Amino acid sequence: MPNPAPPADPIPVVWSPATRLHVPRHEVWLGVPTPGTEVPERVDEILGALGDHDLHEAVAHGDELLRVVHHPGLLEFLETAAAAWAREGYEEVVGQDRVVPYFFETPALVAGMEPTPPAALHARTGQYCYDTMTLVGPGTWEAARAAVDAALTAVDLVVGGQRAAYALCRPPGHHVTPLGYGGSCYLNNAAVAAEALRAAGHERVAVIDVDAHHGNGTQAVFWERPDVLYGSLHVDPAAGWFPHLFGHASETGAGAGAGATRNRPLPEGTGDGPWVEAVADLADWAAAGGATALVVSLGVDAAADDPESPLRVTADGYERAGRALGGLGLPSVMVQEGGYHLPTLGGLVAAYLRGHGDA
Ligand code: SP5
Ligand code: ZN
Repeated sequence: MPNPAPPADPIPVVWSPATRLHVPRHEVWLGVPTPGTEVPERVDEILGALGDHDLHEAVAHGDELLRVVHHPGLLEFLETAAAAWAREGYEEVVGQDRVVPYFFETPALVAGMEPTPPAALHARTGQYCYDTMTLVGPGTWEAARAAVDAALTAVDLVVGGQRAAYALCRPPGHHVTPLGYGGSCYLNNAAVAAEALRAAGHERVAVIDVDAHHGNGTQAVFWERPDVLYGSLHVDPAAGWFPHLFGHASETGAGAGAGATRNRPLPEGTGDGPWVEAVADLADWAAAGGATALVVSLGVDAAADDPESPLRVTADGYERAGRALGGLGLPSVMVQEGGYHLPTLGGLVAAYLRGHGDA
């Protein structure tokens, strides 16, 4: 009997110590401050589980592609908000140093009128931040910007000839639209990676999002674009789950991007079998759509132990997902998204990468 093929070399890992600088401290959940879930310890848990992978420190990149994905107003706000909060004395007045919205510029408020941009920082925050769970503190910008650099460095490795690379991005990014942040995300790392692969000459890039939540931000960035496909499987927003408004199967893109978005909402309690089948369906869809490069939004919060989702996927399921997407044979950049159960988080990422690399 022939020997089985030896395991492939582990996929290189790009990270940055600066991604630890964002400390959410709290999420305001239904009016109650609860401990933050997207904590810096996630970085160390993932690094600890990837000890046999080559580590690369993220290289600083310019803002050009970040400015293709995001509106300058959002970038300027995120870069300056924490310092402005400190300078304007909020800490003394309200007793805490995190920027958090309380007032939201919804269509219901604006009622078709032309609003004047608000003067107060605490009102400006709600122009960009769409939930109460995504606080900006000292170090948030530095961490989010370092996460973008990690994603771009992973793209560089793949453009330079690596079959695949993994970016340990933190904070995550897939909930960030061109102008709005939320869902523990500030800058859309996966969208920037997709733009970088396009800029490197890939005519069509697929972003496949396996995080437990729908990546409404990535979907919004590429909604009318035929050149970047967006496919996601996630817990059904119609069953009451974040991001509530988006992620239904009826959302398939618009204009020139009609048909270039695909959503596979799954019922609460979905386990390995149907979950991996939905990943394989998205892989087939990306191949049929002519993708020549792949970005994987690698959230591991679909795991059974995760406190933030009701999906019931195991490490074996994540490894099989890796095999399904790695089996496409495309140059691949994996970007970390969610995953909040510290004791198992690293092993889930390692399982996915093993499957992807061995496919
Ligand atoms: C990247 C990512 O996985 N973002 C997830 C955002 C979903 N957050 C919704 C939170 C819903 C309530 N969670 C209660 C947490 C209490 N601390
Ligand atoms: Zn998630």
